[in-house]
Amino acid sequence: MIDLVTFGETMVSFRTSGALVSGAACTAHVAGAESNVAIALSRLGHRARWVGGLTDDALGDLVAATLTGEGVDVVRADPVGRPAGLMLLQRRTADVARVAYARKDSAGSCLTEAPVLEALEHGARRLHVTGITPALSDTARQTTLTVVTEAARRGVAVSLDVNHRAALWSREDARAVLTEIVPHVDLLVASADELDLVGEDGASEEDLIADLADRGCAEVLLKRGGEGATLHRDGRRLDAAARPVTVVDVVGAGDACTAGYLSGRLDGVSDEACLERAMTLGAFAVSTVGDWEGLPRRHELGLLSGAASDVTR
Ligand code: KDG
Repeated sequence: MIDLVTFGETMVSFRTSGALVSGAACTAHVAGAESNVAIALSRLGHRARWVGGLTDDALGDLVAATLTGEGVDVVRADPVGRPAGLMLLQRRTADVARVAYARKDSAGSCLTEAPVLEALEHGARRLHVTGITPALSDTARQTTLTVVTEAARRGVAVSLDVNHRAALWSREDARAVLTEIVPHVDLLVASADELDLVGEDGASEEDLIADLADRGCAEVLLKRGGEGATLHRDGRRLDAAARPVTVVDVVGAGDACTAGYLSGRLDGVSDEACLERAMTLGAFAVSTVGDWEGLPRRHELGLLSGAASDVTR
């Protein structure tokens, strides 16, 4: 059985190491929050499937080849005549990165429910969605709502990572849709400043967690960046500190942290061990360049436990 099915838009992402000026060198990458999670899990030996609209051109082929090469089972949905979604990540200064999207009406933003439901047909232990997908278009929002409802009805565990993208929708629009998804979700992942997007605007963290539990979501992973993470599960609170590493690129760190936590859950390890794996993957993500390129394989999970500046010979 597949361990995790996910769906969404994966883009070709062009990165510059400075401002985008005429003649600037760009490197081509593959980026998407859901496929970042799928790759991270695949590297740890889990069976991950990703569904998304891909164009029949070099851009769609790059995404498909990259994910397949990482061991992700790719379901290439119909691009419905739309272009590939693109992303530009400018490392504007050492501390500031700027993202620009060209993804409106893209192939990935028009995903319908049929290929996703089909991908779930032979069973999956978990469906993982992010708040990015319903922000992409009316079709993607409807697809997300239908798929999470149907997955929960079939008894598949559903996780939601809020992943708010202010460039795609307002907090009010996000709240209206995400609160509809929550009743089908058993695990919610959010940054501390995203938590009120699944509950009452401005409510305290404590009240929001209690409200989520009342709505059937008794497991909440709160990501706190360099401060670590907090797990609220069945009325218990557990905090974990981030691993002290040299930060070179924070893009993709949230997805890595989510994937580490999901990996622990799939392995059936303790809450403490799930949080530790979340922190480990987050640390790999921030201390390497790229959304997912530096993430560990299973045999590398202990790599950061050595002394700082270790050279293994
Ligand atoms: O978390 C990293 C993602 O933001 C990136 O891969 C692109 O999915 C993406 C998005 O929509 O911003």
